[in-house]
This record gives sequence, structure tokens and C-alpha cells, in this order.
Amino acid sequence: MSPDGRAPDLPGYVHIASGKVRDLYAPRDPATLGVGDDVMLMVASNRISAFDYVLSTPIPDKGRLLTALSLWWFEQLEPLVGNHVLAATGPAIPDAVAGRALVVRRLRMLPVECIARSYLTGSGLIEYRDRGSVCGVTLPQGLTEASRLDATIFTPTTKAALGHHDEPMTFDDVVRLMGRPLAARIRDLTCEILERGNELARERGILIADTKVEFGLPLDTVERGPLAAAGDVPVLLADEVLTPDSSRFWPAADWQPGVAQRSFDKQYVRDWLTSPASGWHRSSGSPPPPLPPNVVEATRATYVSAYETITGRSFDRA
Ligand code: Q0Z
Repeated sequence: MSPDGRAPDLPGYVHIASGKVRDLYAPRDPATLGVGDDVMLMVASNRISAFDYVLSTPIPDKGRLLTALSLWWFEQLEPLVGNHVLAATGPAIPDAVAGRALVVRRLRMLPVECIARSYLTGSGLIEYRDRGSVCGVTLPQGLTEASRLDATIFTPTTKAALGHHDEPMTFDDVVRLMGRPLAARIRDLTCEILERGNELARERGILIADTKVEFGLPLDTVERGPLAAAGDVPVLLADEVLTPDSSRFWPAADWQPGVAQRSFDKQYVRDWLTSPASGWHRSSGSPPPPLPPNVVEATRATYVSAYETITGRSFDRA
């Protein structure tokens, strides 16, 4: 099943893990591929998720668009943080996944989903309404849907297994897991990534409400204990960065606190799935139906638009 269903077989690689929309591989015989044994292949599929389901209809070019966008951001953020990308082209990339696969450096992944928020929405807003705080960060009273926060906040979660939901953590929970220097480093980096992302996206008319990133350490990093200085922690940005799958993009011109903002990428999908036309009921427990061609094409266009607007580059569909 390729390129759109679950994890295709790829020559020279062994499939090791899949998320909702991406697949991870290890080289079968690193020397033959001309890579080290400390690398992996991360493949973005054309799968799309909505309402916690992976839909049965792929979005053409989604994997290539998100890979290209993530690569562009990795480059922009290079002055701030190193990353796991080793190659996006070349002999180690199988033809079947060209343009949507990255050869990445295998890292010791830190066991936290690092989330930063510059605007309040989603689970952050729900927690704020319940408790006046998000992940232990107290916020001023009177905030509402899509409120801009005075300062970007770090709202980490646990990494739950597939099919489970991530749980909010406080900064002190992260400190207990990995020590204060490393916890402070990933908190600061996560917020700086979103802030730098917003500086660049804002010039192109897009707001980034929140984002999720993952960090890792070089495999040869030794435990230095909780007293290690923060400055010499060699943290690298892994996974993907500032894509519509990891972040909420909003058109800046339409931003208005107090009302739900339209999703840049999935609005057509959500609108159709919740309309009478789909015949689907979210509460039914049954999986969503296939998307009609017009919804697929409109959604593909939102991914092209996000890529082209943010990067200022045109996407070659060839
Ligand atoms: C990323 C994930 C995906 C399923 C492990 N550079 C790295 N080194 C070690 N591990 C990872 C990475 Cl990116 C790693 N994930 C998340 C990605 C499919 C799960 F494409 N898991």
C-alpha cells in the first residue's frame, strides 16, 4: 500500500514506527545505503487526520508540501537551534518517497511534547477556563478564545502512546524528568521557536497560535546529572517544525479574539464532515466517510497556499 495508505515498504529500510500521518524507518544495512547506523528515514505521507481519525482519503502533495515547509523552517531557525536533518535528496532517499522523506540523525528523544502558545485556544483554553492556568502557568483573568497572550508560554504534555491522549505537565514535572538545566533549555527554545516563527509568518499575513516540537540529544550524550550547566546542553530540534500538522496557522487579517478562528488547513474537511452532506455523525463512533473531490482539492490548495505564503517560494507540483 503506497504512497497514501499505511507505511509503504521501502528498499533498504525497515519500518519501525508510524504516527497518524508519518512513518519512520531504519536503514536495513547502513553501509549499503552509504549512511551511518545512527540515521533514520522520516516519511511524511499524504494522510490527513480530523476529529482524531486518520481519514481514508489522502490529500495529494500534502507529504511533499509539509516536508518542504518543515525544511524551510529548519533553515530559518538554524541560528536558534540545530536540527536532526542530514539530507532531503540523494541516494539514501527512495524514489517512492522523494520529496517527502528526510534522512535524519537518530537522537535520544526527550520524553516530552514541547508546546508553546502565543494565542489561547484548544486544550489550553479549556484548561484556562477550568483553572485559570495552563500547565501550571497562571494567566490573567478575562482571556477568551483566540486571545493573544502577553508572553509566549510553555505548556508541555506527556508523550502518550498512539490512541492515547497526551496529558498536561507543569514545568516542574519536566524538571523532575530531566533536571532543571535541560528543562529550562527546552522551555526557552520552544518559546523562541514560536516567537521567531511568528516574526517571519506575520510579515506574510499569518499568525501561528501555538506549536508542538520535539527535541533530542546526540546519542553519545552522557548523563551529566541535574547540576549540568544549561549552556552546554547540546539539544537538537527533531521531528517536524511549524507545519500545519504541528501548529495552528490563522490568517492575520481575520484574527479576532472571542470567536473561533477558521483553521488554515482543515476547515473544508471539518465543515464538510460536520455538514448534512457527509451523512456522518461525530458522536456515532463510526469512522468518517471518504472526502469528495472538491473538498480534497480545496484542502490541497490550503497546503499549497500555506507553503507559498510562508516561504515566498512557489510549489512545483511536478
Ligand atoms: C521521532 C515519530 C514519525 C512515528 C522517534 N531524529 C530522531 N531520532 C530518534 N527518534 C526520532 C527522531 Cl525524529 C523519533 N518519533 C516520532 C515520527 C513516525 C513517530 F515520522 N519517534
